Amino acid sequence: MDAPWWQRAVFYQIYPRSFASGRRRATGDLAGIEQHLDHLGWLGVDAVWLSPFYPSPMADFGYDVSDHRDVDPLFGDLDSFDRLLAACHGQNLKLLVDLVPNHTSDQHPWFRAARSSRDDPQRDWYVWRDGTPDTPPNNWVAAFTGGSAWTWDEATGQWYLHLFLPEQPDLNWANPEVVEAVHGVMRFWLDRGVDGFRIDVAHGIGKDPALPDDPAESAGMPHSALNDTTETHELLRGMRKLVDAYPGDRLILGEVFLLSTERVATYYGDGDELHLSFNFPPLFAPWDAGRWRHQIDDASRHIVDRYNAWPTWVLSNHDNVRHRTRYGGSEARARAAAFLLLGLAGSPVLYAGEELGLEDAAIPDDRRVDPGGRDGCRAPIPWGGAPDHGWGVDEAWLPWPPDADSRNVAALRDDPDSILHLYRRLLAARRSTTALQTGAFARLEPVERAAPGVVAWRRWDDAGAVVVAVNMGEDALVGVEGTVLVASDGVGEGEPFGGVLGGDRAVLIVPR
Ligand code: TEU
Repeated sequence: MDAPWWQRAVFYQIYPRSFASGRRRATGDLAGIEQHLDHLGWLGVDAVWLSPFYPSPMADFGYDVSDHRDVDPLFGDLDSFDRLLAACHGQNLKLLVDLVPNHTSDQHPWFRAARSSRDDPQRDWYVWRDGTPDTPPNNWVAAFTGGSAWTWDEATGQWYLHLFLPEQPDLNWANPEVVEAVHGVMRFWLDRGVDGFRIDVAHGIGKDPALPDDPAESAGMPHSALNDTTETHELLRGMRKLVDAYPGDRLILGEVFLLSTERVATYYGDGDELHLSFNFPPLFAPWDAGRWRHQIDDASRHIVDRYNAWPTWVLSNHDNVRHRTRYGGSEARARAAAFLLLGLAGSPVLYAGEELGLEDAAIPDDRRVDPGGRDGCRAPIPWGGAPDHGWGVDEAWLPWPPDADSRNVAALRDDPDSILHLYRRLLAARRSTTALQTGAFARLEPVERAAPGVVAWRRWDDAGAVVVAVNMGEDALVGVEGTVLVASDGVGEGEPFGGVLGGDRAVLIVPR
């Protein structure tokens, strides 16, 4: 019963540009989020992670921060942030803000100073190397551009490192002044009362001082997906100590974008690094039972067994094609996938709009804005069926998602059979069933209990047990007897389970 809140919590990611506008504008803002918090309360999530809202030239839509201690006027001001935080806490919602410690904007005063001259006292806050303009210091590839991760600075005659856009120079965490500066930023938000941070590119901040070439077999891969060096672990321990010194179980949830769960697990350290880490291999797994069993077993083996740590589950976010679209577009699959997200052992992170069954928006060429091509999953949330979808403008910063006339919050709330109500029922079941939050976990082998297309598992604690079965194949027999608590198609809830699970269907069962 003393599990920390973040082990029981369901997280909800809000991308501020796309959630809601409180000021009748084409981009969302903090006031819009505050006005729509009732949606989160009605749905039944526990914590919000807010993507960046800090002042930014928006080369990477806010992940290029030019001032860590303020709010971009596009989103409001510090007062609107304080109001939002108070409103969250008033509704018993925790609030995480996004910390972007790997890099800043090239317009940040730190980089402007560093770039001004080789002798500037802040020069060494970033990663500079000598050389000639035609040969970068190593073969590292930048994300989004696919070009070199180094840009030649003509004025001062050196290269600077950027794992992402040239407008996002990497900070030099080998410099203790940088450590102090980012710790100061963390204290600023913790003192304001935030419940913790989602840490952007948490695995990227330490760099091997020798800057070795990436291996030939990962040619073309951005270095941001490969950087995995001991320096980072010490830096994360520093952040963890800082956060743990605050009262009230503050949290660091790191984005460790390495495509191996075994490597991701190492960033939990000895209980002294990240409290939680994203684990993206399952996000990239297709709708295939064998592949999912493998991902689930990897999380158990590496995160739970080896590191005695707490997994997270995520199917969609602001960087990737939404899972409904990736799984082929069927709503039935999106409904069944919710049972993976909310039923597996660990903390789920849902991305705003997945509870509506949103697909990626089709983005015409002349409306593409993201250098990483991620516009489709960032389409604005449709709140109603009218042409402005509750935004007060005819066109938002990106096109509306498909079928927004009928697939919007108001319409789905009116329809008890909708996917939105399914998410709500599942979240309610999770809340009232401690086994689903913190219970033990065992995957059920297909031979014992189910056909090969079915992924099934059991969760249990002293209060009881449940079985979850997700059918990624054809109609199948599932050898579990009991009562259906929640069904992905809503059929037969409260009744005995009939033994056959349809293809692309899922059930939560209280076994007999
Ligand atoms: O993403 C980091 C990241 O590694 C992936 O999003 C990226 O797609 C991958 O490296 C490409 O192979 C985080 C944020 O979530 C993202 O929105 C930012 O653009 C990025 O960091 C830079 O801050």
